[in-house]
Formats: sequence, C-alpha cells, structure tokens
Amino acid sequence: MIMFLLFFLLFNSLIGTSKACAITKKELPIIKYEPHPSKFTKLWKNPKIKLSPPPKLMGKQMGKVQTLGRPPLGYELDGDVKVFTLIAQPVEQYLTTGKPADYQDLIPKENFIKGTGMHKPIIKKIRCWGYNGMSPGPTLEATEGDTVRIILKNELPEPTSIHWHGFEIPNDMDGAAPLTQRPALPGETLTYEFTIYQSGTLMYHSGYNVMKQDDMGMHGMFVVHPRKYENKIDRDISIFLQQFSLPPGNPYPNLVTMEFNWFAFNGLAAPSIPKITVNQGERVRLRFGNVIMASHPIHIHGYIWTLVGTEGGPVKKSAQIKGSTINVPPGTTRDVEFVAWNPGLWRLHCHKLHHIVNAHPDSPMGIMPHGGMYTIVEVIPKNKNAPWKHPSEQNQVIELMKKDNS
Ligand SMILES: [Cu+2]
Repeated sequence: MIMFLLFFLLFNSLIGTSKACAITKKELPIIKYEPHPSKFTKLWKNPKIKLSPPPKLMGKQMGKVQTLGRPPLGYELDGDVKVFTLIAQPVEQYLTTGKPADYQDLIPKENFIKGTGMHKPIIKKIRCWGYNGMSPGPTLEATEGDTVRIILKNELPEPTSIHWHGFEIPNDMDGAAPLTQRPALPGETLTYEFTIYQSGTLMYHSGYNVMKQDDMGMHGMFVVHPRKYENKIDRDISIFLQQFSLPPGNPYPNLVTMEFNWFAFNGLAAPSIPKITVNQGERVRLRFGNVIMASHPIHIHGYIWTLVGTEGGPVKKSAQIKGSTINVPPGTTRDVEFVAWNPGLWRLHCHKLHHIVNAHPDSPMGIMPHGGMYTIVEVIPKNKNAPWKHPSEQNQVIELMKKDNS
C-alpha cells in the first residue's frame, strides 16, 4: 500500500513537473542577433567597431558600367594611382521589396487571366555580409595599365582579406590569407596596390574563411577596360549572380547546404530586379559574374548574342560563340554583346527553372509568380509604327548587323 502511495505521488509530481516545464508564450526566450556565433566570435569582438555608412562617391567616377539596380563607386586619385575604399561589414538588405516589378504596367492588362498572374509581391529581407553597405559589393572599374590601390577596412566580427579573382599580380597581393598575408582583424585596415596588365570582367571576393564569407555575400565585380574596345558599347551592364539558402522566417543564409531557394541579380530577386531599358540600334554588353557554387545558364529572348569576353579578357573574333544562352560556371565571368535591333519586351533569366522562383514551395501548385534571376530587356523602337522586320530585310539595321559580323 505504501509502495502504491509512493508511486502515485511520484507519478503526480512527474506530471506536475512536465506541466511546469511547458513553455508559455510569456516565457519564450529572446534570442539576440549575433551573426553565426562561434567560440571565436567573442575573441574577435571589438566594441570600438561602429558600422560606417557607405562611402560617398569619391573623386571622378568611371561611370561606364551600370551595375543593375546598384549605385556606382568612384575613386580618388593619388598621383596616377586610383584609390578605392571597400568596407567589409554586415549588411541588411531587401532581396524583394514587396513592390510590383517596374515593368508591371507595360504588360497589357488583357493578357492576365482573371484570378491569376497578379500575385501580391512578398517582402524578403536578408542579413548577410558585404562591402560598403551592400552585397554584392560595388563594381570597381579601371583601365588596362592603371595602378590601383584598394583600402580594405574590416568591420566584420571576424578576420577578413580580399582575393583579386583572375588578376595576374604579385603573390603578396593575392589576398589568400593566411597563405600570402595576415588577414585584417576586426577594426583593422589592409591596403592592396598593384598595376593591371590585363583587361576583362574580373571579380573580387573574400580570401579568408572563404566558404563562409563568400557565401555570406562578400564578392563583387572588378571591370578592367581595355585601352580600346573592338566596338563602341552604348549600354554596359554588370550583373553578379548570387544564390542563398534562406530557411522560412530566417534572414540569415544557411551556409552548409546546396539547397538554394533564393536567386539574385546584384542582390535583388524578381520582381524587384529593375528592367534593362535600351534604344533600338544600341550595342549592349552584359557582364555576368559568378563565384558561388551553382552554375547559371543565362538566357535572352528574341536575340542571338555573341560571347565577347571572359575573366581572361576579350575572346578572339575567330573563337567567339553565338547563342541565346550563356552558361556562367562558378569562378568565371562571361561578357555577351548584341545590337538591340528587335523592339519589345524580352525576358532575360536563368534557364535552371528552379532559379526563377522565390522560396521554392514543397510542391509546385497553381500559377507560380516569377522570382529569382528574372528580369526583362525593354527595347524601345525608333519608330513605333514601323512593321516588324528581321535584320536581313531591314536596311537600317543591316548596316549595324554588318558591323556586328565584320
Ligand atoms: Cu541559375
């Protein structure tokens, strides 16, 4: 009997305990943001670090390349040396702003089937790392033969360095820390200086703790113009390809998976990627860069473009390839050019179709709105009322195409 009583009391107290342990709403723990805490974070915590605002345009900017949807970065001149400043820092930005696409009003209303196609755009914030308040960092521009100095200020909670991707420079400038240099500790500054003997669409990205820092968004484009281009470029546009794994409700990228569910051009996902607007007859160069893990076959509608450059520089005329899709594997850049002869609204997107949807649902249901690596090229006609003609029939454009093929 005593044993039974004891058992009864014990059983009751267990139930009682479990009841007491149940977390009520009031007791939910408050989790403070500390980006990817590790045992080292504390060691590197530098209370003196305050995040700098993005540096203002400095000196005379090059202004030739347009980084789609992103502000440009200028430089200062110290004698003949072009001086750039990059501040490595945590960044909070919007992949999608919740606003409709800037080409939404160009789509004829009657094209929408009632009840479909007018999804309310979502807002998606990401907390990542980047340079000068954004990821990808700003596009640097120089000309073959220039000497450049890049000042890197570290405002991250861990050491960092910058690797100059594709550059033929002295070993101690390679930024592959700790192999070729000591990284900058939080609060420290590093200076790189080198002469550029090549041209092409090159890149920069973190050279320390690369898997984490590069995946967190620490990369950008570095365009080196040749002394003279083969053709005059009217629109020179840079697009950095990015992908992130963002679990639902979590703005921090998951770095240990290849299950990416957010895809971006210059840190923006459709419908928040701006359209590219060009005039009929203009020569357009698109520069694509990729330093992360997946490859992206970028496709354009209505045009056959020509591969004119890689991170290795201009492609020889005899080796130039034509197509409507260019694959951009990790660690490479691809420059394509076309003369905008064909007026209208043309899709420009990744042809891995998982990459043109935001936050993949478990199973595709209904009509899925465009997201990810998707925008349009709007080619404004010279004459709105002119009938459509292929360049082979259109005298005005034939001259341009001749130039293109010469
Ligand atoms: Cu893709």
